[in-house]
Amino acid sequence: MTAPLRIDVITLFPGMLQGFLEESILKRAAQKGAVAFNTVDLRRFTTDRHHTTDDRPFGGGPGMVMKPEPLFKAVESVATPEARVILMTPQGRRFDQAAAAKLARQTHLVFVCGHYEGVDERVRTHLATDEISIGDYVLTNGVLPAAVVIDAVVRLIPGVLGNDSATTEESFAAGRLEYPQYTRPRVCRGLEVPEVLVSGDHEEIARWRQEQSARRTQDRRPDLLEK
Ligand code: 4G0
Repeated sequence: MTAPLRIDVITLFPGMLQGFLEESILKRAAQKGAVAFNTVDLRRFTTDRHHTTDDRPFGGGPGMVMKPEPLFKAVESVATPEARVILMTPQGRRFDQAAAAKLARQTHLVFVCGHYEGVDERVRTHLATDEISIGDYVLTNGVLPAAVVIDAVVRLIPGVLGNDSATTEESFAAGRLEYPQYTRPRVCRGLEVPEVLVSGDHEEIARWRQEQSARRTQDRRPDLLEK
């Protein structure tokens, strides 16, 4: 395998992420050497007695703003020249599967997780290389959005999943919703598995799945067909 994808996460709540990284496929990916995770506690980079990370906005108004200096120091403590520094923000570019695939080809990702109502604008303009949003809603902090992006990216690193049929078929069907799946038993609570799937006719099965996939996409996500 090639060098691990390095992923640093800068946050005031490193504990929120650690449990997540130590479960299931992400943990196995790290054990395999496909990825190397590191969480950075932003508070380590404060200098005052109270470990202040936020302050009142210049110009007045409600809410607090994250101070720039601790964020600059935290990023500088881990960043390499090739690092992408990703600010998780509702104002960022919407995350999707194509964005995940691009990030999976990088060598070093540094996630900056904002808190409170926002961060000092200089972090956005002079520290971040990317701004990503996972969707049109606001959370109390950027840790869960970073976890979502990390999960989507790490499973795409070669060797992390079985990397056989499931991933191949999924990428083949990219841009379409998946067809319905069934497993045993053939009858559950009186509900039967579609006859075609137990027919043994593989051409017919492929045709049925394609049709189901197309219909489901048309009904639920017509926007995907326009792309
Ligand atoms: C407001 C990302 C809230 C502003 C972060 C950060 C949702 C998302 C937060 C910032 C988040 C998302 C300007 C860094 C933290 N909530 N939709 N909360 N800035 O991806």
